[in-house]
Amino acid sequence: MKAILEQLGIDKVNFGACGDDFFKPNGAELVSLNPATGEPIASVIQANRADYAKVVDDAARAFEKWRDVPAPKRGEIVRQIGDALRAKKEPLAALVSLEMGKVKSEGLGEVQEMIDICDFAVGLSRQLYGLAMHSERPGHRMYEQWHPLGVVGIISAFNFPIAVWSWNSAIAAVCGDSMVWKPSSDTPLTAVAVQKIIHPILEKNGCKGVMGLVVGKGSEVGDALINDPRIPLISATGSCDLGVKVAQACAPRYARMILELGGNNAIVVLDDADLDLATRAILFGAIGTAGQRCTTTRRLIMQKGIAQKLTDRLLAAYKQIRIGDPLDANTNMGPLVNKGGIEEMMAGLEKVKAQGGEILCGGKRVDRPGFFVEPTLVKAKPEMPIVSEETFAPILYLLECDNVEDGIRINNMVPQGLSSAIFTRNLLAAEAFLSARGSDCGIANVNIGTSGAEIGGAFGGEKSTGGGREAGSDSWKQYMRRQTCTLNYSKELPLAQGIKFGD
Ligand code: UN1
Repeated sequence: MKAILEQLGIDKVNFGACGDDFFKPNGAELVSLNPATGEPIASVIQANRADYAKVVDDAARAFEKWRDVPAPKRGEIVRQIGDALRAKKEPLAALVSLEMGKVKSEGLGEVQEMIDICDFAVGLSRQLYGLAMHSERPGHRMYEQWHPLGVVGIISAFNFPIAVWSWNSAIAAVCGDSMVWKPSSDTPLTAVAVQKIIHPILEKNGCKGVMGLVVGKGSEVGDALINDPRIPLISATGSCDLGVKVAQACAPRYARMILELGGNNAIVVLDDADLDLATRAILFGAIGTAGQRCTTTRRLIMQKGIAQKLTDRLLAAYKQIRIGDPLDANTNMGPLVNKGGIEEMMAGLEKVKAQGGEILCGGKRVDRPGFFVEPTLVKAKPEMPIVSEETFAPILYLLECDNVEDGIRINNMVPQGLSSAIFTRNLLAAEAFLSARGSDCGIANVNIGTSGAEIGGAFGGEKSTGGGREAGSDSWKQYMRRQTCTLNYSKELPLAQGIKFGD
């Protein structure tokens, strides 16, 4: 542990605020625990409202300069950030595992997502295209251009403590925005470690303050951030409740939002599916990150012909899952992030029992230090209210369907709409799942699971997932303001729609 922290410059006590520079903030000390042991790793001094105000001042000042830097030059700085992340990939991934509890290969995957989005953003910095339109008026040219928006507020969750920040920050940076990041209070050290990696790069390139950090309480710093009139865009990842709070704060000032909220993702497996493939995808989807991804597979919708066979396979596979230290290469599943996570899971399982669900395996806390639980399979009915809730834990509900239409119906029954998948070798069924009457989610896959999306696509979901899209495709447009320009190079002043006025 010591070596990991040393390589990242993490001290016993760290400053949780950085604007133009790191500074000692005035909030309470926050001790970050290792969820695999329950022991402290190190601590962070949190920011209070005044410290937050300083960071946002610095970001606002930095924006004035940053928006004038040509986008490809901004991209060059993001390229340097990507390289710095490459150099620190190993220790940073290890710190993600240590502080958040995901297994090492997933920690490495998280840092790889950061590197990938930096590469994506570098290319994007030369492709922030607007369209040119043909004007209906003679001697006129019409086109659109994209300008930087301002200071972006980024609120990230514990489960992807740094990757989700990078989806926002790499894109926002090439778009010419500055930003303020409020990380989860469960994972302050990874945030400080990232800030320590990027800060020297910003400094070297004369753009300090473009990427600010405030570690602090949601009720203090989080509230200040979402209500700040200087922030035209809040990008928030977290629960559906958080989304409502952000929406209520942003609506009165017409601020934009990118909301990445809860998921309740299903895999539909039809009778003709390749069950080997499906089983592997279900295991990664349901157990990966100990069920704490927003893309985690929470519902398995099995066509009746293979339901028993697939259930038996899963029961056998769940017995083989190696639970333990996330930094041990043999571990498949690490701990939940904190004690609250265990309580939430147990409360969910109480509801399962009360509502007539049957726990087929797992369901208990593991008797060892840290916050470990058993991966759990539950035989359930789609109508049970608990099945419509997102319990952030490794609980997989086993449901049955008659055919593809029924599978789609059950897939779409929940309030959330993030990710979905179907396993089938039938082209007609696959296309039906992807069609307008198919899955209602932001992500729909065929013969791959619900989690583990690539950064090149737009990531996000519909309904109570919040509607936001981050990362690839044209998500960048949300971080810029569009301007439609019409330029008259004639000596006349014709009006649009042929209107005559005072001629
Ligand atoms: C999240 O859980 O908040 O698709 C993001 C995935 C990851 C990102 C998950 N690339 O599972």
